[in-house]
Amino acid sequence: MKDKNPHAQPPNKLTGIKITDIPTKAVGIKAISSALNHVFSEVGVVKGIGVLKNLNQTYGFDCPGCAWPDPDEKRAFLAEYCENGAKAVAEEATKNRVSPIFFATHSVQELSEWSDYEIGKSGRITHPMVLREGSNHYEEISWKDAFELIGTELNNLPSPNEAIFYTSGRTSNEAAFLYQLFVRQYGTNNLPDCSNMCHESSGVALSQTLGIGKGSVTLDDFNHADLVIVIGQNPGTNHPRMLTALGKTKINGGKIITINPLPEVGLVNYVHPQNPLKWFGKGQELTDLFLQVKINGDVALLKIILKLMKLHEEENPNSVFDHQFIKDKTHGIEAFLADLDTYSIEELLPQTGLSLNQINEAIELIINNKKIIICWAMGLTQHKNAVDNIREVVNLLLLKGSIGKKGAGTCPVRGHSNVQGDRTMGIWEKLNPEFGKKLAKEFHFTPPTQEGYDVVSAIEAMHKRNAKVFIGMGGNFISATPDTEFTAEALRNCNLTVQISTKLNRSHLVHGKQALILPCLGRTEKDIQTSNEQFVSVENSMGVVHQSKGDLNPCSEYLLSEPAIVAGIANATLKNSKVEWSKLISNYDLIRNKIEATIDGFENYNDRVRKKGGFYLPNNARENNFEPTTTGKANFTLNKPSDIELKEDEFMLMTIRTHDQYNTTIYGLNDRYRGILNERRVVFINPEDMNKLRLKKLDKVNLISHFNEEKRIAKGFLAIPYNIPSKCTATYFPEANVLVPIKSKATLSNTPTSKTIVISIEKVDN
Ligand SMILES: Nc1nc2c(c(=O)[nH]1)N[C@H]1C(S)=C(S)[C@@H](COP(=O)(O)OP(=O)(O)OC[C@H]3O[C@@H](n4cnc5c(=O)[nH]c(N)nc54)[C@H](O)[C@@H]3O)O[C@H]1N2
Ligand SMILES: Nc1nc2c(c(=O)[nH]1)N[C@H]1C(S)=C(S)[C@@H](COP(=O)(O)OP(=O)(O)OC[C@H]3O[C@@H](n4cnc5c(=O)[nH]c(N)nc54)[C@H](O)[C@@H]3O)O[C@H]1N2
Ligand SMILES: [Mo]
Repeated sequence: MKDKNPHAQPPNKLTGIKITDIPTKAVGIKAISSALNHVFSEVGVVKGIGVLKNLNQTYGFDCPGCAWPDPDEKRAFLAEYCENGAKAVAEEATKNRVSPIFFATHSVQELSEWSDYEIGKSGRITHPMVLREGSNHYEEISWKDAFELIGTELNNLPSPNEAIFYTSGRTSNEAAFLYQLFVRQYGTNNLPDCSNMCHESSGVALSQTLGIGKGSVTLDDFNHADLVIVIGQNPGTNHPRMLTALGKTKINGGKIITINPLPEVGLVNYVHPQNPLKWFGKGQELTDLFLQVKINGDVALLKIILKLMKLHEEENPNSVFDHQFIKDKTHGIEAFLADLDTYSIEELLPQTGLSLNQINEAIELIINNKKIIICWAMGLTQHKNAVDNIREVVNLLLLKGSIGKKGAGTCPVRGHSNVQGDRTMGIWEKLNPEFGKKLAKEFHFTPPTQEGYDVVSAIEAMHKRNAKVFIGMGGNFISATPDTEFTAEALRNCNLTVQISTKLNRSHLVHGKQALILPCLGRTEKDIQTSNEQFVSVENSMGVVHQSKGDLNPCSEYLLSEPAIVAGIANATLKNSKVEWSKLISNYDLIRNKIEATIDGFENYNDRVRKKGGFYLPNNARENNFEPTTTGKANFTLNKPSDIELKEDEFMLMTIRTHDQYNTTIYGLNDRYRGILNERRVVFINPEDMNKLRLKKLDKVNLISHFNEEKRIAKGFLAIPYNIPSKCTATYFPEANVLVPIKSKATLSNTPTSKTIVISIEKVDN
């Protein structure tokens, strides 16, 4: 029997830090050897080479790492992988197994005392498992009984709106489509997903301004851009193959501006992984201008840039703005320019931490170049004014007419490899009415119209006991979400928590009265259904839909595919469904036919997805057509700089990823590109701020977040003097999620503010 609750936070033990010099270049021989080490130690040498061979090949499997697209041209052996893609594959193809004996040996309480690294390294889950009420050990359960348990609990709820169906972004199009169909037939739109914590702010801002929630550029645009601005993104770690595209921009004469509080290694100097002759040499300088902005200083910086662009245009008419484009294609320029006049550069400048001279260097590049791409990721999306950040990016592009033409446009760089596809398939707490009508017609039911819960409101609903069943299609909800202890209470209030997973994670340990783990096939594995071997399809960050087919034997004979699990749950839950669930999963072509019938852009899906490289989905912004917006044109918008004022002893904290993790999956304990080895509990602080705080390198500190008079604490971090603007600090997630208040979220997108956390730092004596 249980005596206390399993831990929701990773233990605050230190692991023995080593500090090294920060490397001067990214990729290179160290990256290759780090990748191969991970693969060979997790998977073994022979199988490891076999797996890498099929990674991102035209008819192989899609890398489960990031959503960066594959090149359309020929792909060489071992060419289209990166260090972190290889680690993602190794993590899935590991030799280690979490079997029923493992769970009999280790109690849930004991496992919760392990670090996330240790939990993840225990391996692939081999059997469906149940945690019965009051028990502290998972035990084996048959698939049939597991599905029946879910069906019974779902049908016992007074309303379908008391169940929550989360999705992480690795789920294939086929599984995602079936999942949302099941959830809507069951009767709710409670479909929160990892996007809510990720690029939701981009989706909101881009839909309002350009009429499509996705980016507009293709990979080829990088060959033609005059200028690429990379703002709030760390591609060297999180999208390493993007460095190749940036390298091509440079080779073709383009320039690169980087805007980031940290001088991230990959952006400064980079060695092409596919050119072994260069692995040992000096890399390619990527960034022409680095603007070391303060955390959340981006709207202020962009406003200064916009003001200076206006000034230059006034001095030299027709030299900066694309008047034809503005006249033909946009709406709201007058109000926008008038609003810009209400801000003064002097007032904005302190928020940026930059000098006017530095910004003027950027202005030179912006006014003298026509074809501009702006790339961004979590550095813009996870702030209170995140939507403003992205809309201000769009304002800049609109003034330049830099959208919908070759070499120009928006590039929100997506995270999870199919997060964009999941949304296209209808995974969203809001049901698009047109899609709802098509679902109704095709499947003969009335979809719910009431808006469902997103991630934050789902947590609040469970906390208030307004939701009682939680199902997670992938992901690691407890570790990915904000306010860890609050979220843990929310999950513990549930009658049943279900995790459909490949690997063990903390969400299996922080559970409702009863809990299920349903183990599924991963991307690398063969998926055999009654008709024959299946493939799935995914959509990358640039709207290309293509197939993904694993070729490893499944790690256990008890695994089911994600579509088969959805069908199992649906059959056990829905009494009057007119959908032939079992038939649909016998051959995924049948699912794709249904997608074609209900979602625009998938004409001849089954034919086109079989073509080499797949196909592009329609994209109005790419076509220079902004009709889907409320005005029928691309909208200029009025945006606000950050309104957060730090007190004397307060700092801004951003939570970021190390080079050795994939979100909550911890591959290793190093952050090689930032010179930190064997430790995750570190906080990066400006050296002068360290002096003011009377802190020495490696002093131990507690981090205390302050929000609406509430305090939250994360204990035991080592202070690291680092090249970061004053009053700015950084640490890693998920360790710091406990500091992110559940109520602290972005306006309009509800994204938790994982990059603007107001903290104070307290030295621990020991
Ligand atoms: N290897 C690996 N690859 C991944 C992931 C992973 O964990 N590991 N995660 C995947 C996912 S889901 C996602 S969403 C992406 C995430 O990709 P990124 O967004 O690159 O990831 P973060 O580590 O959150 O880094 C945010 C970057 O923004 C900067 N930043 C923070 N605050 C600000 C700010 O206020 N202004 C500006 N200008 N910059 C700021 C940080 O210094 C950092 O460089 O990567 C995907 N790919
Ligand atoms: N503080 C802070 N919090 C953040 C962020 C941040 O920057 N700072 N970033 C946010 C972002 S951008 C994101 S996207 C979210 C990520 O949130 P999630 O997507 O929920 O988290 P992941 O860590 O990617 O999920 C990892 C788990 O997915 C399961 N898994 C892996 N592959 C598969 C598969 O093929 N099928 C199934 N069914 N399961 C699989 C494994 O069991 C693994 O343990 O976290 C967010 N949280
Ligand atoms: Mo993400």
